Amino acid sequence: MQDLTNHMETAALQTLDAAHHMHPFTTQTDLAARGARVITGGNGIWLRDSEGAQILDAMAGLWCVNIGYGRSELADVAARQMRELPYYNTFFMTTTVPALQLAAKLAELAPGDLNHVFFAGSGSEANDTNLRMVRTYWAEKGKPAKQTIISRWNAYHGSSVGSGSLGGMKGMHAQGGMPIPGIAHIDQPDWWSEGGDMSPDDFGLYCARQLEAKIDELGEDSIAAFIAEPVQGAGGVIVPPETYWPEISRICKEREILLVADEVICGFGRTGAWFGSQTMGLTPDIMTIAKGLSSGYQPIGGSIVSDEIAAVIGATEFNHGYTYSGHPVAAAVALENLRILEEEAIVQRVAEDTGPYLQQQFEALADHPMVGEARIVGMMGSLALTPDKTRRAKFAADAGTVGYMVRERCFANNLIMRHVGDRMIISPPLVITRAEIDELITRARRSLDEGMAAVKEAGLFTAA
Ligand code: PXG
Repeated sequence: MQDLTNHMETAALQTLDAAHHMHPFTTQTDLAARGARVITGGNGIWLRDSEGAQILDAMAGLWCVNIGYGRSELADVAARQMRELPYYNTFFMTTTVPALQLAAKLAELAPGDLNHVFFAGSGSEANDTNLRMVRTYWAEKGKPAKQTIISRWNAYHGSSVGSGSLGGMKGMHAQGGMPIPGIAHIDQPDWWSEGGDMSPDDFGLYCARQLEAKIDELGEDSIAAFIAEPVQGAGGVIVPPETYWPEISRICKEREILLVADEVICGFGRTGAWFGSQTMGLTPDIMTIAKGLSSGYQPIGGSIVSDEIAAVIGATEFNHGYTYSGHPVAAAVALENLRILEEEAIVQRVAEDTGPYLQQQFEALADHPMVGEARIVGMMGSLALTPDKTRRAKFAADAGTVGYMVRERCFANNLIMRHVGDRMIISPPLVITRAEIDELITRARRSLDEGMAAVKEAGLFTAA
């Protein structure tokens, strides 16, 4: 990897960062005391920091760098597009070549009759679009009372007021006046943490039937849509029991409500298919996309919608859009990213080769004394930490205390593996090789060992 030295000393960078840069989802004063790690470069699955350390990025950035870092083809395309046409909008009877080509390509890749794309700059924006689009759809169909959207606790759909309200993160709802009205939440299908004495299959049905119960409670003629991630990501990579999605699909078919699949993390190969909906066997009316669409090289998101919804929305003026909807540079970069994913058969490799290999290696971590379960779909996986796996016990310490301690060991071992509460999660670039998977697992095991030692030393290896 090229060694860039054209920046200030790390301490000076950290001081400037602490003085002026406000970080998302961060307690600024804590970070200022410790100093942010300054990431300066990347190649493949590897990052480099300002001290020259090589870090194995088992999170693909923020679940997005599917083709890995350092693909100069995307930089070339961006430079070419910036020279030719850096920006134009798609509002007033105009279009641009990259935007229309990307929409056509997405229509080709998306399943079923999802053939129309409304672009946004991010996943949050796209879910705001969805919120307004499903309500407008029903209003145009003569059913303006169908307004409420059902979502799930611990879901993540973004951080804007609309998408954050759709999400089910209670910590987010506690700040800034969320959720907005017209959104209802049901339980997540997290059998490990919430399944009690039920079998996973029974718990899957139990959770899915909460959707039916909520529709009955609020009245079918008031419900616009159900939104869910095929596999929850930010909530901790919650893989639903096998009974869950078939039952949700049955309910959505029988009741007059739209199904929005939030594919922001699951999309573009993450689960071993182009879309998580295909892996989990659901047929959405709308899919939210972002992240892997451009492998994070440019900010871009969107909603892929069915022929039926496009026809209804298309018959009126939909008073909605973003300055950067269909941004030509972002769209050109996304197209190049999709070309690489397709021509290098990366999704297929995840399905048939590296995905099954990672699964085998990752699931073997369940033999670690502090790991209760290891679940993985394609290349998104989660380890549930526990002081007593026979009882699926939670730690007596506040949720996240132990997860944070293990994460600290990952950080020290130059492995980016995050914690969500007391779960450890991975979502590596899809181009990870078998040898790199071995390295990831070696570092993860070492971090678990060291983490457990630290937990024991702190007297925290005790069940609630
Ligand atoms: N939907 C899903 C399923 C997501 O995971 C969004 C929507 C919002 O996308 P934007 O592009 O607006 O961020 C996301 C984003 C985390 C974490 O801590 C996850 C996300 C964002 C920030 C942090 O895992 N996912």
